[in-house]
Amino acid sequence: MRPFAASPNASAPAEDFANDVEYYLGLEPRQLPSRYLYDPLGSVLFDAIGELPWYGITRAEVGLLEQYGRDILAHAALFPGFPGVPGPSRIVELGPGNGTKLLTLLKTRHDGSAEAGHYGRREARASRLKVHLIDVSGKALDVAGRALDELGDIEVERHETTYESGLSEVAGKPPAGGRTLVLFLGSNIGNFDRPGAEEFLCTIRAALQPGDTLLLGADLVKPEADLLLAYDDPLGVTAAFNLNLLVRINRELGGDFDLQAFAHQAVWNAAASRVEMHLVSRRRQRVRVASARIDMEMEKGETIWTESSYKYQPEELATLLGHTGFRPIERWVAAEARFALTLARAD
Ligand code: AVI
Repeated sequence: MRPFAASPNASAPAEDFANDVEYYLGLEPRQLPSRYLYDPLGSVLFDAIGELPWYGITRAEVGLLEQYGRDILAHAALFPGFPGVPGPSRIVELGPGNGTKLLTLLKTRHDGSAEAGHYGRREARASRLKVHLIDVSGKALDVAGRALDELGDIEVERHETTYESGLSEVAGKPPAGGRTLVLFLGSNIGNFDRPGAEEFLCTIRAALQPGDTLLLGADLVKPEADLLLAYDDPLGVTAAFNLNLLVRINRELGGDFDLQAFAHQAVWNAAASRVEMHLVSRRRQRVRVASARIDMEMEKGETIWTESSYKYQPEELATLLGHTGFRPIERWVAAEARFALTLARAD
């Protein structure tokens, strides 16, 4: 299994967790897959990271969705009235988080006048848009689903499963005559290594029909000082998010990690274009994790690599999409935060 190739919001039953911990801690250098950062406390800490002044991804993305949401929906041609779109359409979101991003996008449906835009309030209301939320966390699905209920005219279907099997569920029931827009936001693509990102975009493409669209949110390369502040914030929230993985292993797998004996570290690896999160051993120590059959010695300064967050150049995103069966049709960039939303059509 390739490190960091899996989706960041996936989790696994206890046995898979134990097997992964055994396998990845045994690698050189030691690693843990970033998807395990998202237990209930980790998810709350991640939401808090989104509020930090030094972490711009969430704010930049919501700002772009507010500003360009109507254009995005128009390009995605989700409503009857567009040539070739006679039926109801749908939006599929992979990892909806607390639902804010989709809610922001959908609220722009009624922005501006009917004459100024590509479709009017009447068309938007006439077709009841269906939304599919895919996440392994039932709790996340409930929170996001409740946020969307606020709109009143959206039908929400929850898929409590991995991205891959959720996509195959929705691929099996394409909308009659309508279009599909897939949202893969929050720079979740950045938590895949490059081959993993390509593979996963191919999986998304395989679930779509030609003419359907994908909205991809990705963080861009920016100055190292900004990246290090974003991933090692002065309030220590990201450190808590990282260290919580050891708390989770202690609780769920009978580990004896001493939290005081590990420090959070963020490193910008320019050659690989990624920020790496590590947990650094503060001293020589022995660690046991009963259910994962781990009994290991760690040297002072030795690290456990817990996450990679790849940063892109805008042209690289276009190339990646082009290689995976998509044609980029529009890109919106938050200039200050260096974050891009790219809309691409399935060929
Ligand atoms: C979810 N993912 C895109 C976040 C990121 O930026 O890689 C997770 C994160 N890790 C540290 N801070 C936030």
